[in-house]
Amino acid sequence: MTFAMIGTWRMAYEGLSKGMELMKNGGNSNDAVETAIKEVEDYPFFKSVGYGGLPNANGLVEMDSAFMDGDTFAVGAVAGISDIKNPISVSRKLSGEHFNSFLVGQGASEYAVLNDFERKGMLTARAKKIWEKRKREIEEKNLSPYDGHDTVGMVSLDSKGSMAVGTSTSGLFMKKPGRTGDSALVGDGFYCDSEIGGAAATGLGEDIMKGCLCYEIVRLMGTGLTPQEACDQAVYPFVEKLKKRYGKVGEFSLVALNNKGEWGVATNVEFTFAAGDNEHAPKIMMANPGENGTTVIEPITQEWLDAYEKRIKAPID
Ligand code: SD4
Repeated sequence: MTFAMIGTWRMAYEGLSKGMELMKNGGNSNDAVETAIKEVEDYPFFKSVGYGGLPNANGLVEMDSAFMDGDTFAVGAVAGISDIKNPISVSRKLSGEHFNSFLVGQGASEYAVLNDFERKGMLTARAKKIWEKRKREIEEKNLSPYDGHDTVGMVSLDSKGSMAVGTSTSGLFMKKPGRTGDSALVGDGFYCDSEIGGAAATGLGEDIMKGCLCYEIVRLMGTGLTPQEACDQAVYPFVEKLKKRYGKVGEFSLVALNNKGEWGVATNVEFTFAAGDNEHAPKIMMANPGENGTTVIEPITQEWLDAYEKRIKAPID
């Protein structure tokens, strides 16, 4: 039977491999997504998700996350949660609630503590150093604080045909306290319907939200388009629309998976992602916007991977 998974950015790879292994051994989609995202949240060198994530403008790591069960449409989400080790697990637990399933700020953190989720100071010494350095650079060189963002989003399909999606992020770098993006908002940063497929987003939440892009991709897949066609048709015309009518557009990238295990990607910036299925071991790939509203997907080179590894672990001066 078919099972498959896709996740945003190179950072998805190890977690996604774990999620795939779980499904290979009969595990379900919901567990696969949670396991995969926890792995990313726990890795200290990814500076935009979970432990090691960069703090907001006040120096506090405020995280957003969501979980959606594609069989039942159950959604749970947190925004601006702090000092909790695995926001994705809190989101999943909240997806079991009919009321109060999306909590923000202090209420989200308190819920997590009351429900015995592990507490953890999420600001690492390394992230603090990066934050201080960037703050200096922004002031000295008049740089935009808002580049350098990456959400992990994963979509999975298990061998019983159940699908799930999850997201986790420390959000936009140097965001204002209380700011939230698309990652915790259903239809914007994620969506999933096991009878069709699922999608997840990364990038400038303020712009992703304007197009409800994940819902739109799933809706288009529901009309019979492949995930790649749906991604292309949802994303590129919208990028043009935003340029024309809003005057500017931020960077964003979307991944999608349908209930046959086929996947697709669209992006307006260089974007890495990981994907695999029961016949293909997980691998990391590179996507770029192509001509005429299409996406160019290429295998990743060892050189790129080596440079990435070096970059994320480089000493901070
Ligand atoms: C947000 N979409 O908070 C997130 C940030 C991020 O890759 O992805 N980016 O807007």
